[in-house]
Amino acid sequence: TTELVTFGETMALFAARRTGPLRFARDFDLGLGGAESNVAIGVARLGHGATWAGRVGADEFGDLIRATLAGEGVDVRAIPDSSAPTGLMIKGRRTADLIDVRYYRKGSAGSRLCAADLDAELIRSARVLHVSAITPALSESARDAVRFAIDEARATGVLVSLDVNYRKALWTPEEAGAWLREAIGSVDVLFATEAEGRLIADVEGAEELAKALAGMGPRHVLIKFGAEGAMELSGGVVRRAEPYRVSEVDSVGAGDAFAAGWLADWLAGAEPERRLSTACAAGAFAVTSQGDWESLPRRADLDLLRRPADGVNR
Ligand code: KDG
Repeated sequence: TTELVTFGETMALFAARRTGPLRFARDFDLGLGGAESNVAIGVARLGHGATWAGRVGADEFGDLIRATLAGEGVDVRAIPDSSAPTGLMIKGRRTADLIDVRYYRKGSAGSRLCAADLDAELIRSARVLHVSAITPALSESARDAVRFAIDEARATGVLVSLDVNYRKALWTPEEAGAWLREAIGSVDVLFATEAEGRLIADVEGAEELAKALAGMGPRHVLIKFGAEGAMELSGGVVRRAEPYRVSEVDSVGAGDAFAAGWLADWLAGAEPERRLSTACAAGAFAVTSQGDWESLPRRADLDLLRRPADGVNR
């Protein structure tokens, strides 16, 4: 059964195999990426029922998205749109440690998502609704879909989770800030980096920022510091989590992994310390390989990372 419902745009992802300007890449790995479907995969791998909804083109890439998510145990509600293609995301490696993302998604099937595409009953009966602020930046109809879903969730007390996921290719900081300031009052859990939090409230200092954001509505505010760990403000208590030390290969998707870890442990009823540590461990796993979600952990993997080891699993 579905415990978490999420929706958004998932794209076909071409990842350059070699380092250098994109025009010399020659070979690409074909996969897929989408902030919300990454979260759905992460939650499913950690043992909880997750549904992902979104529009895909009636094309090979749409089939790839549907099959891959289903293979990951996600309940897929991929709505085929025969009048627009699946969006594309191209990941270049300009240098060994500089990833360059380009989108070909304007007018894509995914951006044509609308409120009528969503199953209101499913949202009302879930335990968590997870959305990202990528979706309202895609189109008017997608923005309406986010509002509709949040209203449905709130009607039955479903936990509403929002990851800021600011994408400068899609909207300006001012546009994003205005939308976020309006939405935050309807949100229970907010995931943001410090810079993303400052799109909403211009406050110095991470703890002060978290308090300002919590004052605007969310019961749980998560501030992520990348390789430096994370901070949570819940019920007036501030918790900081030490990062797990891993070798970073590709940081894209770490935030989605973090959200998946946190939400899966919220669903499992884990203690707050444990929940935050699971979020950090999931984020750490996400950066260890290329691909936005492939290295997301199962429960048993989390324990591997938690155990101080010599790096050998025998
Ligand atoms: O967080 C990772 C996502 O950004 C990626 O998988 C694709 O949804 C995506 C986006 O808009 O960047």
